[in-house]
Amino acid sequence: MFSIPRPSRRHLLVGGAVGALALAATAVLPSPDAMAATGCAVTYTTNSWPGGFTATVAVKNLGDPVSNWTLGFTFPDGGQRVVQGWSATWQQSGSSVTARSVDYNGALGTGASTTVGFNGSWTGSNPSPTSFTLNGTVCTGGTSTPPPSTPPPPPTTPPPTGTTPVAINGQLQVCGVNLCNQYGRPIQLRGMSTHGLQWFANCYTDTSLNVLANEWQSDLLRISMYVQEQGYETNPAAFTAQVNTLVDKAEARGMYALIDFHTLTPGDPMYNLDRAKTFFANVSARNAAKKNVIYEITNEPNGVSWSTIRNYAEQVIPVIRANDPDAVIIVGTRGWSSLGVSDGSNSDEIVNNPVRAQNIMYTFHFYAASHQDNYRNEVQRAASRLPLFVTEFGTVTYTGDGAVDTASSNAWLDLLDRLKISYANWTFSDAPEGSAALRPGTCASGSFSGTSVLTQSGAYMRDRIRTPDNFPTS
Ligand code: IDC
Repeated sequence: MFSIPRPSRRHLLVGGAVGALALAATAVLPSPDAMAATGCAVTYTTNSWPGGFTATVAVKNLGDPVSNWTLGFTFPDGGQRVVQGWSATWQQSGSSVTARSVDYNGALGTGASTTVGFNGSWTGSNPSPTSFTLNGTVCTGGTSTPPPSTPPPPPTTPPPTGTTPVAINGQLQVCGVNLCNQYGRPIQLRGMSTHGLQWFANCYTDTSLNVLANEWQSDLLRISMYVQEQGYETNPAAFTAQVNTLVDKAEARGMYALIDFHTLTPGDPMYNLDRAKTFFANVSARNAAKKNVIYEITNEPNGVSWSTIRNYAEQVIPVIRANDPDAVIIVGTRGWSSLGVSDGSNSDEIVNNPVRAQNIMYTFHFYAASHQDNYRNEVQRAASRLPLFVTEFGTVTYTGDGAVDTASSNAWLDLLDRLKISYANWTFSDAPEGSAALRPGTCASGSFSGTSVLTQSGAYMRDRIRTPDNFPTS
């Protein structure tokens, strides 16, 4: 007696049993020519003996002709191995096996077959693979023609029809830690803040705002509506109307309008919670359809914990969202909007306990002559973790007065430019203090054009703001 290995079992597999997979495979693995018909049938036959086997794999192309092919399958048992193959270049990674055609059998016309094979080993059991792919298409024994490739969808946002900041960027949104435009691209807005509307209404006229938009090329106007100090609380209807008028004037000039609920003293925003809800309910209902409005719900909380500010935010934000679901909302931070630094804290308290709302940013304020490297370092650290907006800063000391600190102002604005953090400078007004951009008497004169009306800070800021913007449109 002598023995030769005998087929212990014959296993014939035509992949029709796995037809349910065909659609998924053609959908996610289109052939190089998306219009090509694809299809294949595979017959896998084994001679098996303890620990070893020979496999013969007949591949039939049922689709359009191919000039080369890759066969793929997965061994069902982790112990199965290709030891030596022929008529193809064999590779195994884990349980996945691929066989690539060689020169002489790469071309397979429609209906043509080729046979490849290998010697294998096995340990636990030696079941045959149950599914095969040819050039990514699952072999079902039939063919499928993928639907014609669809042309790329038209851009969801058509190109801008104007050249102003709002015409180009449209409705803003927060994406990641950035402020993004309607194309989902990060942008930086650079502009000016009003002074208190109760004191400087004559600085915000059609003429002055034309100069701000056209000569300064300002992207935004921050509308600072004080709540105390003879502000909103003394006449809510009148201040609300004044804010709305300025929103319209900014819109007419293609500038964004930052509606600043300018709380300062007392520093606890909860003191003004009911006023904030009333005010923001009104302005958000009235301006919901506009694309140029950004809401700043509290200017500079101070003497309160982050959790109190967060609680305030989580009560005011829903009031705005009920009317204006897609607007960006900016939340003040602890220690006069210093991210907590002026209170000996830092941005970790926000990162660890963020406001539970979408499409929001956090405020950072600085005064260049007072706030230096330790503040800059914290902004840089926070900027990778939180969306930041510098809604107010001065080139001078935190008192709003004194000389321009050019070196520190440069360091700050270079940093903000690099990080694409938007900013508004305090103030586009003729207040008799170093932070004001306009010389005293300018607003009463009614003439705002040129540089002769500017203070040192105003000249500095105008130069920074009027440099070209970088607003991507695709
Ligand atoms: C200042 C004004 C000043 C005014 C004072 C009180 O420049 O004319 O008398 O407020 O209303 C802030 C505040 C901002 C301050 C500014 C400068 O947001 O209201 O304006 N500042 O002190 N935070 C840090 C500095």
